[in-house]
Amino acid sequence: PVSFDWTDPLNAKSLFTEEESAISETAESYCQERMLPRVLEAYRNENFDRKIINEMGELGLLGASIQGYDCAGVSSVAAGLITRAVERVDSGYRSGYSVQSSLAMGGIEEFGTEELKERLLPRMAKGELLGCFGLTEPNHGSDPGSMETTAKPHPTKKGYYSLSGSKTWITNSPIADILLVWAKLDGKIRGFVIERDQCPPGTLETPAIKHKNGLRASLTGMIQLDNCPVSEANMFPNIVGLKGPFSCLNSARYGIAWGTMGALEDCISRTRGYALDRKQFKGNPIAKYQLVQKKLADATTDASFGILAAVQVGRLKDKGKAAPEMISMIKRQNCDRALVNARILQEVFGGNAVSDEYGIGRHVANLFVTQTYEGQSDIHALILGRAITGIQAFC
Ligand code: TGC
Ligand code: FAD
Repeated sequence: PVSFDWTDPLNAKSLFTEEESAISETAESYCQERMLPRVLEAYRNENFDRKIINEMGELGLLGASIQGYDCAGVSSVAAGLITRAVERVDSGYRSGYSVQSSLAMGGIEEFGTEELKERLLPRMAKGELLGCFGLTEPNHGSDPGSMETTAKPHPTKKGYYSLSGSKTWITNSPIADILLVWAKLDGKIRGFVIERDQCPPGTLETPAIKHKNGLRASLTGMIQLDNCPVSEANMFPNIVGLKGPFSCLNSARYGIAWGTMGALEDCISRTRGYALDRKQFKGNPIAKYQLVQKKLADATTDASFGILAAVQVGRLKDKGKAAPEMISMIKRQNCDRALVNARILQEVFGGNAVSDEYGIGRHVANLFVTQTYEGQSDIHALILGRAITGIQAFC
């Protein structure tokens, strides 16, 4: 008889190519051996170790699905497997990685000039340069179309635009070298690549947002622009409107659908181990009790369904057949199911769930954030509702 593997209940592995499995193993080994030992201190101290980006660069994991420019050019499924390995450790590390790979490098690759791509992407792939993606503003989160950040021809510097405005909740911004910022030029949204070392003093500030109660192993901050000069050559030439940022978000949202399954799988594994060790009532392991088993059965089912859905969308993405609504569906479903299940599994740890040594509380706090950024789950429900009914319910 075929035996059941609780770590891969529906045998998703059988759907991966040899190359994808090898990439997954490389990423899992790196994440478990090099990232995991650092995460508790990072989370306690609200610190992101910048060296992680260099290490991932050395392994060829950054911008891995980009073809050319010293990037690995792997399949969407392989890129998803890397994301899952990183988030099995921590969603904050996955954020730092995804913003670099999907949002900053992905945006430059899709919309940048050849000069920008050749100059920046190889250095970003190595981890020498760190990127961030500035869309959200203090007054406009779910509705980025109403953004207030503006670009206008620079009053004194010929061949430059002048950018002014504020972005907030921006992953990596406090230490980013390359800031992809979306701003309105003549009322139309355009993408600008700001290079920190080109900005005169006082025109760009990126203060950190401290005291977060989730995603503490990731750096988050603002981007404050005060007549910041940006070369005309650093504006994306051929993309106008929300299509620009949303196209970058398609890849990042797809990655989150994979990543959150890694976080949930880690919750399952930690809970299983704890439930087998912990004894209550006549020396029985709590794993013997039906209510505990049901929690594990529900979480394991959701994780394995979530992975299969992500594989399917990944394969369609590589054939150019993934509709944005499919990505909304798996982003929403996998984030929601990861959060709900992690929160229920947390109960199995009893009082120990409150100690950060057990890791489960960190995942629960992080997974709230994953459900919120890159389109809060209800926003994705409305994107799906619009596609189903033909009527938009946003305003
Ligand atoms: P709407 O009318 O829907 O669309 C405007 C234009 O954009 C096009 N479009 C897309 N194009 C490509 N891919 C997509 N997924 C697209 N979605 C829309 C659309 O075709 C249209 O094009 P055109 O040529 O006709 O102008 O615009 P709306 O203003 O009604 O949008 C509503 C809504 C709610 C769907 C949208 O605003 C939304 O998705 N809001 C959520 C905001 C969001 O996701 N922000 C993410 C910020 S970045 C982030 O969180 C990074 S966290 C990273 C980390 O740390 O991991
Ligand atoms: P709001 O838009 O104010 O929404 C609040 C609530 O109202 C939500 O539940 C929402 O679903 C609901 N709501 C809003 N409109 C409607 C409606 N029409 N119908 C029904 N419900 C509605 N942004 C970036 O640009 N780059 C980043 O790198 C980035 N990183 C982030 C990192 C962290 C740690 C966090 C917390 C956020 C990050 N974000 C980033 C911002 C994130 O994308 C936004 O927080 C998110 O899009 C939601 O926007 P908001 O916080 O302004 O909430």
